[in-house]
Amino acid sequence: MKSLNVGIIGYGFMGRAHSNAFRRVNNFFPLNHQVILKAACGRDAARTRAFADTWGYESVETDWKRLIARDDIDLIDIAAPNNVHAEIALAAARAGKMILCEKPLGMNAAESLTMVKAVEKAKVPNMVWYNYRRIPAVTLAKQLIDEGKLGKVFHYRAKFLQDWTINADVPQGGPGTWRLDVKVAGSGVTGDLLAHCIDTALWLNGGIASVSGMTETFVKERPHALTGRKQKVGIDDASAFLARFNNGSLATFEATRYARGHKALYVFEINGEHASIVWDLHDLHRLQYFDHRDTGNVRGWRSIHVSDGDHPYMKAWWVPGLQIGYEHSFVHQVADFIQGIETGKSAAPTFRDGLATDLVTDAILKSAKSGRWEKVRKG
Ligand code: SOE
Repeated sequence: MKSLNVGIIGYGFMGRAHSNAFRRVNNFFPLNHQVILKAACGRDAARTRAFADTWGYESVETDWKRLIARDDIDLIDIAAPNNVHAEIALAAARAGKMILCEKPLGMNAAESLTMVKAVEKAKVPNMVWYNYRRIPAVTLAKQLIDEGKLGKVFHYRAKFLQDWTINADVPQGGPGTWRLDVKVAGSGVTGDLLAHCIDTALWLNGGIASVSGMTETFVKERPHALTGRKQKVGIDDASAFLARFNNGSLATFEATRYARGHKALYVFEINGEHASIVWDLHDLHRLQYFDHRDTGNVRGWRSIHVSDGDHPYMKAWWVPGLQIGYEHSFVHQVADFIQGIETGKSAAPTFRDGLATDLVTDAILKSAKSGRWEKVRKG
């Protein structure tokens, strides 16, 4: 058993989700690497220490450059806000570390491209945390599509709805609300929520050729969490776009933080010539499937409870019929990443796949400004 020494940067929501995955993975997946939680890094020493103690990290750093310089760290996990992803990833690649990076990869596609070049030049294993691919029901959707069950795809539809920023008093900037500060986040829901929908869509339905987007910022000014001063808001609060995929299918996508009542409603639907698929994050262990080729008297929507031993990832968990949840998608991602290292077959989404999503988000933002359809640039 080899050791895989992890140094994580960031201790927020994603720091916790990743740490849980690092801790659990060897309990459930047979791997040749033992994950060791070597060091946690954050600017606030006391908070980082508390985080390290909670999750069992052996040591603490307050400067990510020192973490990267350490010989006893194999893998750098970037769970920090978007504006520092690139700088850290470039330094980590130069130091020959494996890198896991929170989504979106960069602040924009140009920045992401520098990250792709850095990891490819250094030949270091790399991956972006688009975790929803590894919800078993979503992975099952991919299997059904790859088996040709849907036939030619006509439509792709996705939405990711939240409601946590409707109040104009919610600040921008600061630890819990940096996603509202354009200088830290890069964009609003386009890079945050639509990015998930786009990553899943590119994986399930192939490349997107062109988009027509619209965005809106409903609250124009917000106090900054660190200074208390009101500042113009630079992020998009809501974003929707039409898309044409390379395979000829048409698509609609929508994300917002202004859909009262919705906390994290991610739903996608795909309609093919033979069959359709629907997945809903609120019912994440189910896949809705309709197959027109079923005999007429039993034809109808099936609700597949994705919890059986032959369903993706499920053999690793409990007995058939017992479902798993959100956090397991991160465990699966670490398991696949490590298997990738062991087999030499890099697990996706790599940084290059992350760039593909950022090229789409760039095109949406460009289209929202120009009022025209925009082609998605090639990476
Ligand atoms: C935003 O609220 C957020 O936490 C995203 O940043 C995550 O990527 C998404 O999975 C849940 O919502």
